[in-house]
Amino acid sequence: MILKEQILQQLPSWRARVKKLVQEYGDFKVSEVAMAQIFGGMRNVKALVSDISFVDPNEGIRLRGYKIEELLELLPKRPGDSVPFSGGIYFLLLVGRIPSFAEAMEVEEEWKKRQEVPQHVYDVIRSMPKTTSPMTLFSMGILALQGSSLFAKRYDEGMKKEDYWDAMLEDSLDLTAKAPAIAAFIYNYKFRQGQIVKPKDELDWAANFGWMIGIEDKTYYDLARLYFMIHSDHESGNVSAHATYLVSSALSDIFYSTSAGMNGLAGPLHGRANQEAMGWLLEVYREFNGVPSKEQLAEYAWNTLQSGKVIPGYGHAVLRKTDPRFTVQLEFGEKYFPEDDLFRLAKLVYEVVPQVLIQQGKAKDPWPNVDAISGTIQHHFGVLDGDGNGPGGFYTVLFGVSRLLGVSANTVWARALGAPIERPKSLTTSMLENMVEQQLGVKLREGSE
Ligand code: CMX
Repeated sequence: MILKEQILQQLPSWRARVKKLVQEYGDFKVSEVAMAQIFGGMRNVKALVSDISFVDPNEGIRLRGYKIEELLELLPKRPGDSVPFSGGIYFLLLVGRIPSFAEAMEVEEEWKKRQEVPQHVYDVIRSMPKTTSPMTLFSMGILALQGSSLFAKRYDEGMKKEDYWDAMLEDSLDLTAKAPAIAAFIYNYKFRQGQIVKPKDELDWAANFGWMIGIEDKTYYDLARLYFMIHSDHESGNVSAHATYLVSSALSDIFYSTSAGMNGLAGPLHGRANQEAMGWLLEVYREFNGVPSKEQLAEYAWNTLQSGKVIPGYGHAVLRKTDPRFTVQLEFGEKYFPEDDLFRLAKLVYEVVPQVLIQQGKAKDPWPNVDAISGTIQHHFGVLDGDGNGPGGFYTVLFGVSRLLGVSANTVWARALGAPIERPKSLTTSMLENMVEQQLGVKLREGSE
C-alpha cells in the first residue's frame, strides 16, 4: 500500500526531529498558563502538537498547510466531478503531500475492500428505539466494531511500540471505510424504511454515502465530497479531536477513541451546532412565514440573545474572521441553488447577525463558523436532520463521518511518534489562591495569611 510505504519512509526523520526537540530543547518555554486560562477552558494554551492541520485565527483552517480553496484546485478529481474525491484528502492528511490520481484512488480502493459492515453492527443499531439520537447510534455503531481491532489484538500479542502506528492505520482504514455505510444505515433506520443499501462499485466513498441514503444526484455527490473534506480536521484542541487523542493516548484502539470523540462532537457547542443552526433558521422562517426583513431578523436575533441563548453557527474559540469552511459552502449554494429560501435566509443572517453580536460585545468572534450554513445545504437536497419524532442530530453524524478522517490521521501519527499517555496536572482552588496570596502578597480569603 503506497500510503503505508509513504508514512514508513518519513518515520526516521520525524522521529529524529521530535527526539532532538525533546532531548536538546526540553526546557524551552513555549507557552505560559495564566489563571484565566486554567478556569477558562485552557483557551490558547499552546500545549498540543499536530502536523495534520492548523487553524489560523484570521485565515482559518490549513490542512497540511493548504487552504481549502487550494485543495479544491490541487487534489485529484474523477472525470466529470467538480470536487476532489475523499481518498485524496485522507492521503494528504496521513502522508502530508498532495497525492497523484493513482495514489488517491488507492485509498478509495482500500476503502472498498474494507467497506462491508458486519451484521451485528446493524443489529446493535436496530436494537435501539427509533427515537434514539443519531449521534448515540453513530457512537454505538463505531464501538460495536471494537472487537475487530487489529491494534487491540496485536497489542495483546506483544506488538513492538514502533509498530503501533501500522496497526492503528489498519484499524483507521477499516473504520473510515465503513463509516459512510453506518451513517447511511442510521439515516435509513430513522427516516426511511430501515433498509441496508449496498454501496455501488462505480461510486467513490463520499458519493456512495449519498447513494446509500437514496440520493441519485451528481450535485449532491459533489457536495458530499466537499462536506467530508471541510469537516475533516480543525487542529487538535477542539473537543472531538482532543477527546479522541486523549483516549488513544491510553493506547485505546481507534474504535474506543473515536467513539469518545464522537460523543464530544454531539455537544451543542461543538458539532451539534449545525443542527441548532438549522433549527434556529427554521424557527425564524416559521415565525415570519418566509424570509424576514433585515430589521425583523435583527430583532429576532436580539430576542435569542436576551433569552440567554447563543446564536448557533456564530463565534469560535480560535477563529476571528468568517470561517472559510462557511465561505466555501456559501459559494456552493450560490452556484447551484441561490433561490432556495433557507439558503437565502442563511445569507441574510450572515449580513445581520455579526453586527448584532458586535453590538452586544460579548462574543470574541462575531463571524459564522462551518455550522452556520451546512444544514441549509443538506436541507436543500432533502436530507433530514430529524423528523420531529425524537431528537434530531443527523447532520452531526455527517460531521462525524468526516471528522473521523482527521482524528484518525492524528492518532496514527501520535502512535508513530510515540506520544505518551496524556496526564496534565490539576491543582485545588485553595492551592491557586495560596499561590496568588504568597507571590503577590494579597489576601483573598478571610482567615488566610
Ligand atoms: N451567540 C451568543 N453569544 C456568544 C456567541 C454566540 N454565537 N459566541 C460567543 N458568545 C458569548 C459566549 O457564550 C460568552 O458568553 P459568557 O461570557 O456569558 O459565557 C462570550 O460570548 C465570550 O465567548 P467567546 O470567548 O467569544 O467564545 P468561546 O471561545 O467561549 O466559545 C463557542 C466558542 C464556539 C463555543 C461560542 O462562540 C458559541 O457558543 N457559539 C455558538 C455555538 C456554535 O456555533 N458552536 C460551533 C463551533 C464550531 C464547531 O465546533 O463545530
